[in-house]
Amino acid sequence: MKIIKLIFILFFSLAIPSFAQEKNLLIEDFENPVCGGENGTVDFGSGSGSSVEVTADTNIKNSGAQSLKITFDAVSGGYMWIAKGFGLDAKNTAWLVTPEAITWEKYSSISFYAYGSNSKTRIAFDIKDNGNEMWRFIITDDFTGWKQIVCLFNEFFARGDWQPQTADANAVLDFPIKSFQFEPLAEAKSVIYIDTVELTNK
Ligand SMILES: [Ca+2]
Ligand SMILES: [Ca+2]
Repeated sequence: MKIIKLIFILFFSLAIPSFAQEKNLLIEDFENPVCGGENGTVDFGSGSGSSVEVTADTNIKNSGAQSLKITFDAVSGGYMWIAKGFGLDAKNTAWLVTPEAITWEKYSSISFYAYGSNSKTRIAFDIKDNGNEMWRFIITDDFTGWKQIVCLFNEFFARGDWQPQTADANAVLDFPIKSFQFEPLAEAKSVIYIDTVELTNK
């Protein structure tokens, strides 16, 4: 009996950590103080008449002590971006893990929590691949409160409206992904909160 008990203990002590590894991988929780510019913790900006303000919010959050609050006015012909990851202009935008340290083939999707207000705003969620190619997934704020948005990698499409000059433009989503960004699409003036960006297997 003692041996059986020992086997059980061994099994669970080994099985639980390996099971936990197969679960979601938290890559960004927006827990740093938010600042922009060259030394920013978030790389954000806007142009052609659109405007955006990015702050941390400690009242509305899904995990940790705060979320990312995006207050925006997206006008026709304007643009904006709110980005985190690697290879961006701002210097302190790193995720919690580096892209190279992630076993990407273990995950089929990238997900985040959005706090909606049923504003009907369409929000683009872009990922930049290893060849600097930008891939897009569009969500609609048609919910209230926190909602997990799961974006399957195979449902992203290569952006046709804009690509970085350095993009490989090979129409292949090349891993590792280096950064992600949000862009509320015109015309819309509202607020959205983002938290808990994870790699998931759904
Ligand atoms: Ca958080
Ligand atoms: Ca590519």
